[in-house]
Amino acid sequence: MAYTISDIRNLALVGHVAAGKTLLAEALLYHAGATRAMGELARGTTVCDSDPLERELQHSTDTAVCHFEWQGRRVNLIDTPGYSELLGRSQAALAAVETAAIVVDATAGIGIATRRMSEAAVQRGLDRIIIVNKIDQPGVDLPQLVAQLQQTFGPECLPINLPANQGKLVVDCFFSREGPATDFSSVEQAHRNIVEQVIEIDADLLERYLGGDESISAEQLHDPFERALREGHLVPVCFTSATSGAGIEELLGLIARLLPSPLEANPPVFVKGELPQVEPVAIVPEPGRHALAHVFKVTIDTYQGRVSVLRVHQGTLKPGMQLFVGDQRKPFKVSHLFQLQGAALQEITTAAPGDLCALTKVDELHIDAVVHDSHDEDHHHLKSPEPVAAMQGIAIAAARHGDEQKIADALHKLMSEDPSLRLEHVPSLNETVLYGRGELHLRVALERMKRQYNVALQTRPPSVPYRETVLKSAEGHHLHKKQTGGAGQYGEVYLRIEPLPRGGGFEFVDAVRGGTIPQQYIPAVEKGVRQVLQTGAVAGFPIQDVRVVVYDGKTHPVDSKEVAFITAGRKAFLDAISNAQPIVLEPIVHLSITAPTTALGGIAGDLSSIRARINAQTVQPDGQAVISVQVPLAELKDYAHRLKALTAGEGIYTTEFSHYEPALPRLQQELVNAYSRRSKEAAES
Ligand SMILES: Nc1nc2c(ncn2[C@@H]2O[C@H](COP(=O)(O)OP(=O)(O)OP(=O)(O)O)[C@@H](O)[C@H]2O)c(=O)[nH]1
Ligand SMILES: [Mg+2]
Repeated sequence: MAYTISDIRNLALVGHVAAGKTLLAEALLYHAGATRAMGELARGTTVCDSDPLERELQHSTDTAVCHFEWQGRRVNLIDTPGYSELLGRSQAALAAVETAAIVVDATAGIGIATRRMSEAAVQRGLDRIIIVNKIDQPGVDLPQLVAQLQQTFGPECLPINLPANQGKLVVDCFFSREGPATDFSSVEQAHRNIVEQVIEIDADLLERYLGGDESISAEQLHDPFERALREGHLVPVCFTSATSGAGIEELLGLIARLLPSPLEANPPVFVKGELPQVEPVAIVPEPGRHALAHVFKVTIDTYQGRVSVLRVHQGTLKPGMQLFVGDQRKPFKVSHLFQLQGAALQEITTAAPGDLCALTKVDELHIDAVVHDSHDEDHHHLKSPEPVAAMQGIAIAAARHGDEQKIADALHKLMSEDPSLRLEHVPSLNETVLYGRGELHLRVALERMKRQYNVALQTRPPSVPYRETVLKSAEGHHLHKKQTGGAGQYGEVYLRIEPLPRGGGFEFVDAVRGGTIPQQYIPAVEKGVRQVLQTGAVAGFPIQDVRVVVYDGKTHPVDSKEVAFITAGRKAFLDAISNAQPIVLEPIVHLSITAPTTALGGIAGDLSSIRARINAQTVQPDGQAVISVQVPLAELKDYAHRLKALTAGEGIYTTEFSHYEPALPRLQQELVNAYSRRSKEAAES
């Protein structure tokens, strides 16, 4: 079908886990004639959950793009995962659509992901519709659910059709003024409610309507309807059953007749420049202009390699053209252009504004990249809402020796698919930690590493980055002398250690007078001191917040050499530390928790058991409480689990390093004992 931009409808199906998004996409594709049969989730034959891991989990783990035609419209649908830990991927998809279709499970009600995705859609200025799915299920209280939707998302959530006959069919109430009996309000009443909401936005129509003009047609309502959607003045609610098919045709009609084309929705906000100096730029969705497209999804396919999925915002993409990524100087050449039907790539010859398309094997592309065909569009970015915090960490290491590079490559690919993953290397512990939004998120990532890249990883909980320091000043001395047989070694060092304030780092002062240690050996002394700084003295952690003053020593005309002063420096430093009351410091973090107020009591009780100091507690307008505390990082090992249990999965938290504090004496002792045990074992083996 040939189509123009005004025929395009781009929608993302978003919402709580298991609400039926994937099956709904399947039902829409089937009813629109894009597939010959309805696929089954259990058998992994749906268009959108085609990955073996998705079949195994029976949940979507990544977004999937598909398309169909209906009443002369070209509809692009993006199915997204509902697991709250995987919402990073879902949110990325919002950058590619005009409408967020929020799917709500009629039997389970509104979940946390529903709310988060609705907020994310509002932040992006998207139109929203709500699809209440699973209306075939017995005993669902739909009037009650609609009341809850209005409480949560506002009174502008109004039914555009109504279920009838116990959810066996769905009756339109926007285009029709009257209709058969339904499962809740009358068609007449629902029609009045939604039409009045739409008309409110247009002063002329409102006047006519209030004057009793009955002749206002559905066509006349089209433009104010679009405006009401754009301004969030109306959120239509419709009803479906993906299993029985009830409401599917009505939903298709709604998409074709009332949802916005790319020309009718709020334009995406592009900015030019780099933070903090960015200014908005206008991107015009016309096919003849410079080409500009935005990457909203990247997957690594076993056969195709890197598959990057883009939304074209301006100009036209064609095979053979040269494109730049971001501000890179060197272009890449588009060899083939595809559209996606789930995992299937279908070759196309052009992609114009509003279209979604895929490119393969372009390694420079990553999520959120902007590609364009002219340097005029260098430094253009799509303004994105704050990324979600990755809070659960797992330390990873190669299980097989020699796999390190392969793992680094695989991790790099993984993060370009999913920017909500974060990697941190802690040099002091020689530990690499992968952070994700939760256990499932990490599991999916690690599973991908194993299956797709065939790398074996060892995992364990990440270590806490403790530090060592001293409480008082002390002197240290060492004479390193080896003068029996062969070349001798001789170096003597006197030094002093002084505590610095917290955050003071390390200072090395050369206060040697009269050349008792010759200038050329001072760097060797410092090297010896720095060795201890790295490895620690009492518990194996790096030392910080100390000043070392080297002030005296002795040299030997023949046997003095660099290596002797390294050893003397190291041992003199260890000697000084042992006299300076060494202690272990532990990291304290700022922890900020957002959760429903109903969970506050439980959260506060739990916090008091983990040495947390509450700094502030506020309640936001949306009824969510925000608690800020300071807490030792060591106490947060399983916090993601605990908060999940305390808030029925509704709580989120972020952490940020604050400062170091002396660890409690008992913990100090444990860490020191563990270190001497480790050192002894190492010495024996
Ligand atoms: N009775 C009934 N069951 C449904 C309906 N739609 C989906 N289901 C079932 O609900 C379960 C979840 O469906 P999915 O389509 O995987 O849900 P999802 O929203 O894609 O879930 P995630 O991908 O995990 O976010 C499956 O067992 C479906 O068979 C419906 O309309 N009626
Ligand atoms: Mg799904």
